Amino acid sequence: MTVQHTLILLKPDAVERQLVGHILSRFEQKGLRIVDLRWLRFTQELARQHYAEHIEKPFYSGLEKYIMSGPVVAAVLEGSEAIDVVRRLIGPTNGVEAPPGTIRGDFSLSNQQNLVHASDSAVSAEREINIFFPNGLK
Ligand code: 3AN
Repeated sequence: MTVQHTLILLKPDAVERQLVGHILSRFEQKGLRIVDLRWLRFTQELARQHYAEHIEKPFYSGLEKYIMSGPVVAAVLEGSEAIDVVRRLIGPTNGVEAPPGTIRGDFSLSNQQNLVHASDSAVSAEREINIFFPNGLK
């Protein structure tokens, strides 16, 4: 088992629906540690940087509008195999298909407004942690 760091974003719908505390507590209850956390608002430039792999996709303009629509919370979680563990806790992209017990399965019916982002690999985690915490972790 490797101790890993992974980046999560609680997206504007999570903040609007006052699910920030609940979602963070699901990760904490699992045993993951919050090692850094901040509030921010996405600019268009940040959206293009974070979602670079999706810029050419048909849903990108809607995705950009959504991620810029309100404040978000960015956090770094630490724990054994944290990258895969967190992806399993949040569930698949589409809330309609996400199984009950996952965060998206319990709280989302959308493939866009799906509450939380989490890094999907070690390479993404390193890239994304550097985007949101460029000065290193607390
Ligand atoms: P995930 O967040 O599950 O890793 P990605 O990386 O494929 O999903 O997509 C990034 C974000 O883009 C999703 N969280 C969702 O908000 C949005 N998205 C993905 N696929 C679609 C789609 N088909 N239509 C609208 N939005 C989408």
